[in-house]
Amino acid sequence: MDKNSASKLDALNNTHIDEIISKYAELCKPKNIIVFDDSKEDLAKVRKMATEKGEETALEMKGHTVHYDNYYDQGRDAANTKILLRKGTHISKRLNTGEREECLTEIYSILDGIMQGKEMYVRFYCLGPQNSKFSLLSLQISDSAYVLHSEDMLYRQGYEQFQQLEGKKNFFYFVHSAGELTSKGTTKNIDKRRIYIDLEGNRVYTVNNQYAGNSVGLKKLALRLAIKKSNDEDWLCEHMFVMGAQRPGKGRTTYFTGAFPSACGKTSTAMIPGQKIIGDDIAYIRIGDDGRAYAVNVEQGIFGIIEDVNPIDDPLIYETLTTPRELIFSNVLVNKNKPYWLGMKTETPNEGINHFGDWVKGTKDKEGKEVLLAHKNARYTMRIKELPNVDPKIDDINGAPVSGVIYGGRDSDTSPPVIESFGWSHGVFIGASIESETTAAKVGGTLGSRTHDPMANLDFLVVPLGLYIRNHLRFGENLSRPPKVFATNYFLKENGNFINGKVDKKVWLYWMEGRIHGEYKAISTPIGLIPHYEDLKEIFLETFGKYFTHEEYERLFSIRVHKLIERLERIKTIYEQENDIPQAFKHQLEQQIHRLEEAKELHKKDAISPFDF
Ligand code: GTP
Ligand code: SPV
Ligand code: MN
Repeated sequence: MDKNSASKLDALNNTHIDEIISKYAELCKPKNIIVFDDSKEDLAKVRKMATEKGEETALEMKGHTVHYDNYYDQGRDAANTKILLRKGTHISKRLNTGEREECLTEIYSILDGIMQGKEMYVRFYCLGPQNSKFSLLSLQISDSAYVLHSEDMLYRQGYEQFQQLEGKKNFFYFVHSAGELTSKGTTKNIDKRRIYIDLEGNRVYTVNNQYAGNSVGLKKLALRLAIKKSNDEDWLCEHMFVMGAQRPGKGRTTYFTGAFPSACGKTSTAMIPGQKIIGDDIAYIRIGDDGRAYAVNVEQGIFGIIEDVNPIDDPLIYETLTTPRELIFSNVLVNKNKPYWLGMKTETPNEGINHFGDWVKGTKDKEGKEVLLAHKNARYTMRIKELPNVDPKIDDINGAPVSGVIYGGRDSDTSPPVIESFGWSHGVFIGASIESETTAAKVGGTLGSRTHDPMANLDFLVVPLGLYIRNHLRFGENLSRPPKVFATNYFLKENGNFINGKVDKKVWLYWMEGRIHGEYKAISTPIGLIPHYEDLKEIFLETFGKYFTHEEYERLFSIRVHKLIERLERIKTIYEQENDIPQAFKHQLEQQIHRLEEAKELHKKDAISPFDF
């Protein structure tokens, strides 16, 4: 460690941090340790290292770089992500766990000497706005400059707040190594990829990976530690966007949070044209002094899916991706120093370098699968403040007051585009019953298979499902004015094609916003409240100058009783295998099945027209 690094550590005056750094330096055996603070010089240094070490390559546009992950490291590795538990403790069969002592022994043996010949970086961050009651401090140790560079854009700096800790230990820490690298600079030993969540130690070990969902400590690894903390402390830690809805002519901002499984619409919803974004992936929600729910973005950047970002569907993001600024592309095609991706709606070259390596159209991988020009989970990393539609409350230490919560999934044949719950606990039930078709955000598995994903947070849960649901129910009971809870579904299909256009979500948003302000009546159905035809007709006309027909309304909003009952039977089976599911949740489930059975009996149809209620 050089003098400069040593003095940065000294200034923290924290023996816990010193011990952690010595422990992992001894274990990982780097040739050198570099400690960073919040200064501009250190930000610039990280940026420079990322390209000098070849983890990123500069592109034609100023500030843009590209990073590649190994071909088999293109998404989160659920199979090798384990929650460490002491012998004899159980949380849920649905969660991937490992015996703590065994896993620690294994991970320490993988870490042994893993940084030989490399540098070890130490950097400090803050989850949530700095110096707020939401702030959680995090220490990142990594041998990857790409990981640090990503975190510099995605998270707020934390060195100064660490100085204020006065020797205390209340922070998370993350130990990462990309492991041995191939000649292309990507992780070599994917078979030894491990992500071990040690709740007891408030730490996560992650090795032999680079894909940010696996490597970046502050993102989904910290989410898991924070879920545990929030459950112990009665606040919520969610896989949610935070946005401000601003309907023209209304003169108000109405804040929503929303949970959708990975690659199912959080960024797209937070980026609806004309609205304001606070965050697109992770939110902490606490009760404010006035008894209302307040949400912050845990992050300050976007690690967003690039597929389908084009001037029509995502004009603002497209603009930021095609103009100079600090930005990392990952796993896209590069030809003549320009990036290309799927669904960008411009002409794309038939060759170049991508996540596979040298690529020409038609290239097949070892499994005989055609390699597309970019990965479906290719992403971009940038600061939210680069966007023109950032909400002024982005760094508000009190958060933004939440008036609406939206749950959504990728559902081709069961749920209508938008419904409102009967109240908070019915809303919790709706969130806890999300089913969604699987996407490319996780490695392995098949795309498009239906899976249950409570609150879009199952991948990150570290506490029993029953406890997590109970925490949600209790949170609502403690609010003076609970947000209205809605569910959306952007993905209904007919004959294999999506029924709705991507822009239609703006109409559902304006309806929800209007409901919050008491401007629309709604129709009560067995699954919740749905919009009246006339109201949607008016919003479609005002927003898009489009005439929304009776027939379209009926097609979208018919209550598919048969499919809905089938789904609830699946959900019921799942919950029957869980311990300690709150009575209030079971009651909601039984009631909803009962209402659907009654409607089926009365109408003698598999799908009931909204005009029949
Ligand atoms: P994570 O970052 O993985 O947590 O995902 P996310 O929830 O932020 O997903 P995002 O909004 O980036 O959406 C992912 C994919 O869904 C993109 O490929 C979009 O094109 C697609 N998508 C978003 N909205 C719609 C929609 O209304 N209709 C259809 N058909 N596709 C959509
Ligand atoms: C997700 O998969 O939900 C993401 C991307 O937001 S990752 O960083 O991989 O978690
Ligand atoms: Mn996510």
